[in-house]
Formats: sequence, structure tokens, C-alpha cells
Amino acid sequence: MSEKRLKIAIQRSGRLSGPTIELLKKCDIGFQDGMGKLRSLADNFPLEIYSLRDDDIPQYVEDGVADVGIVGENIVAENGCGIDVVAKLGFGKCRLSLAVPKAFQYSAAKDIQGWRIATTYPKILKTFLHEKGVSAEIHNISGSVEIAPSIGLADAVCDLVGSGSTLFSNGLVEAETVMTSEAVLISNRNVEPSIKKILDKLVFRISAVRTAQQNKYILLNAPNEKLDDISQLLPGIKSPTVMPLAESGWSSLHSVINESDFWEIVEKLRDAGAEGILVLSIDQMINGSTAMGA
Ligand code: PRT
Ligand code: ZN
Repeated sequence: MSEKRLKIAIQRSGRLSGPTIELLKKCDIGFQDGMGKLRSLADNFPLEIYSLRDDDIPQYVEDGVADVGIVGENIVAENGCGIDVVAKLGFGKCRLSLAVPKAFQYSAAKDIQGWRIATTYPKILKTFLHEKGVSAEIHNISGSVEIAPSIGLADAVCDLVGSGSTLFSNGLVEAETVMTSEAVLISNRNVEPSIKKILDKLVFRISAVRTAQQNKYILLNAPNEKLDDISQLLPGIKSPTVMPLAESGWSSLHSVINESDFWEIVEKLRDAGAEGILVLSIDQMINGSTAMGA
């Protein structure tokens, strides 16, 4: 009998492909025969990878052709209903925004009552307009949405935005964020128990990688009389590790600090008398709890 494998659908080629493969590699999952094929097998983890168009992934997962998938929340909101979101993955961040011509003074959604809006996300836009109590004509087009107003096809657009430069170069400006999005791990709702065990292992590894990405390992030297003050600045997982240095009167402190307040803490450490501060990236970090925010 062949070994049970978790089937994962990922984007074949596009913005999410690179970061998805990178994430799997950081989870120490290697591939036998390279990526880019429709189907490939991991060689050290029971995983079978399907490389597909991102729009098709929710349906494949809902139908059970794949057990899980990695896609943007925007695709889940537009195309996915009978699936579960298991974890947020922290990459592919963007927003779906309503954008109007630069010269237009937008103050509220009611300003676009009766307008023609071009989008690839008709379902999300319809819900948004309904919630705002606005009726507008939704033009569902499949690509290059941002040029629709300049060729007279629409008055406004509802499209994905990263830096905003594409909108800007097409004479448009963001009027309102309809939703924010990042890549997520989605799952079929009826995964059989043996496959669920593999999924739990994958989620555990992803969680360890994500936690590590949000933290840094810090080492520093401190004069003993300043140890208390410096330790207060280093919460660590529990509290910092303190070890005596060969030079008397000095100690070495090791700790883990969150990336979000990293620079602020480093400056405070320096001001408090820390020397020889070394900062290292962490590959994986396993906390007591590995629950991931979905
Ligand atoms: O072929 P396939 O259907 O698989 O891919 P695709 O062409 O539909 O998707 P792709 O690769 O463009 O995007 C995949 C996912 O990446 C999206 O579904 C989002 O979840 C996410 N993502 C993150 C983005 C962006 N950032 C983004 N900037 N998707 C699209 N864009 C577009 C944006 O609409 C604009 O046209 O990129 C362009 C540049 O953006 P600016 O604002 O930086 O200029
Ligand atoms: Zn797509």
C-alpha cells in the first residue's frame, strides 16, 4: 500500500510561488524532482505538491482534490466557501481597494452611486457596496483592471494594491480599502484522520518558522553592576540567560526579542551600558503553545 501523503495546492507561478516554496524549505521540506511540474513529491515529508493557478485552489481544496492549499485571502473571499482557513502566513500582503480618478474628490462610498466599477472581484465588491448601501454597475473583467477608466470602460476600479504605483501611473488614487489580504493555509473540511495528523505536523513546523521570523536572538556583554537594569529590558521567552565572562565583573546575556520592538530595545540596552551586542536570526522557534492565528 502506498504511503499516505498530504496533498497541498500551491500557486504554480506568480507572486505567491516564491514565498510559498521558501516557507516549505524553511520547514525543512525538500523536493525530489524540482518544482514547476504540475505534481511533485517531497522527499523527507509525506507531502504531494500540486502547482496550479491561484484562482482554482479553493475549489480544488473544497472538492478534496487537494487536502490543503496556499492562497491569498482575497481569493478565498471571492472563490472559496466550503473550506477552512487554518493559518495566516505573513506574506503576499496587499489590499483590495476601491480606486477613483485622481481629480475626483471622494469622501464616502455614496459618492460613486450609479458608477461603473471594473474589478476581478465581483463577489467581494457586491458585498461591500451592499453594506455601504450603494448601487453601482459592476463590470467583471479578468485582467488589467487599472486601465479600464482611461479607455472609457469604467468610472472606477476595485483592484489589488501593493505599493500603489500601478494605480498612480494610471491616473487613479485609492479611495477606500475593501479588504486587506495575506497568504493563508486553507484546508478541506473533511480531511481523514491520518491526513489530519500530517497536516498538524505541517502546521507545527509553519508555526515554528513564523514565530522565529518574528523574533531575534540577542547576545551582549554587560558589567555586573548593570545586570539588573539590562535584564529588565530583555524579557526573553522566560528571562535572559546570564553567564559569567572570563573577565571578572562582566557577564554575557542571551535572550530572544520580538522583531517589532527590536530597535527600540537595542537602543535602550546600549544606553543602559550593554556592549558587544550581537543579533542573530532564528530558523525555527518552538513555544509552549503553537496555535496559529487564522
Ligand atoms: O496565474 P495566477 O492566476 O496563479 O496568478 P495571478 O496573476 O492571478 O496572481 P498574482 O501572482 O499576480 O498574485 C497572487 C496573489 O498575490 C494575489 O491573489 C494577492 O493575494 C497577492 N498580492 C500581493 C498581489 C499583490 N500583492 C499585488 N500588488 N496581487 C496582485 N498585485 C498587483 C496589483 O493589483 C497591481 O496590479 O500587482 C500590481 C502592482 O501593485 P502595486 O500596487 O505595487 O503597483
Ligand atoms: Zn489568479
